[in-house]
Amino acid sequence: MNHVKKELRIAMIGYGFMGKAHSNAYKKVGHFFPSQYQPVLQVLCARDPARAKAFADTWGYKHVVTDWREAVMRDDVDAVDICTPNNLHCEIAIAAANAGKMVLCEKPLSMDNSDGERMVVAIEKAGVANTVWYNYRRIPAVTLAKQIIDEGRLGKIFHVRAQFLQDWTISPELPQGGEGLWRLDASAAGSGVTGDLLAHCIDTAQWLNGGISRVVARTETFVKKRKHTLTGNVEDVGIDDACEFLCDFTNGSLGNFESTRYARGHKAKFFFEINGENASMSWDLQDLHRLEFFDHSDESRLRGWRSIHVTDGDHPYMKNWWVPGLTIGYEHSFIHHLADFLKSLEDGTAAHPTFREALETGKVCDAVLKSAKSGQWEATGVKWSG
Ligand code: SOE
Repeated sequence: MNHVKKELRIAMIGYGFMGKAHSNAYKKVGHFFPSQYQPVLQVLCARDPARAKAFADTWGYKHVVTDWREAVMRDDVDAVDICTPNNLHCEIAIAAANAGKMVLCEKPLSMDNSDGERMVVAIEKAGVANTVWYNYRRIPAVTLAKQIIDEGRLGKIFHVRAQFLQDWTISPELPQGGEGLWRLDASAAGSGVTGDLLAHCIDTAQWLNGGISRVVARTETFVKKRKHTLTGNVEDVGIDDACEFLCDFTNGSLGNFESTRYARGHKAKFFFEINGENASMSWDLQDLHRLEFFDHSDESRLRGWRSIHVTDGDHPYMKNWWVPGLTIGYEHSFIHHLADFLKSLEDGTAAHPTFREALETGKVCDAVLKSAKSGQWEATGVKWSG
């Protein structure tokens, strides 16, 4: 048997929070999820040469470059991983696809859907492997929720409600723009909580319950002016600080979504609950290994919400980790995503969510922002097949 692995040489563009999360996944995946493919940290690309070198040394990247074009064009690179602010996703992804590289892109796919459409066209024309890092699908409890729905245990689904709550931008003194704060700058992020946080809720919801057909939304920007880190000037804030929307799913379920960075006390509370005819379930990122489940077919005297500790060997992904009962965490969602990506390369199948599927999330985000302006219900145009 031939144990020689195929190298998958990665060019990582960006070295922020996600650069770390993905680098960690590349390093660990092979230890826990055997594959023909061995990721190799080939090139780290970031603008500041000294800090790029320090990051590359810490994680073991072989080469450092400061121009993403150079990283993308290199012959010794197989896959480009885009971990930059959102305004660079489109150009880099299209250049990488045109150069025949696989492309892994951080969420959201793009600033808006006209960019997103161009990215999908380029990726599909090049026929390269691609995925967008909507990592929460791969938390074992969330994957278990998907299995339970696909088995039909909920019956007809009536309600999907989801929230993603944070509190880190409440201070009006916090500047916008620049490293770590580009999420507050509409020219770098595209939108605020809609693209950053609700996009996670939407990806998960459509994956679990199918397409969202129409939305009605409201957004608010609580702090209307902030100093811009790069210009030093006090400038208008163009992002949505909070967003709430109602929606219809194509299967007839009703959706209720909320996200804010002004929920004092909440750091990253991603919560969803789904109510079906026969059963309900809920999940909370702050207690990520538990799936709460209520089954109406239980004997009535004993019926109640049960809290499934999703750490057993027959739970999704868990047999590759420790012995039953021992937990894993946030970082593992990226390792699982990568493990599934490598498996898809072996099998010649799509790596979900693909760019095309991530575009369907983007369509909902665009419709939400449009509705918040128009005050009307807006159709999403989603064609969900995933
Ligand atoms: C924002 O604070 C953020 O880091 C998002 O950008 C991530 O996508 C989310 O998973 C956690 O919060």
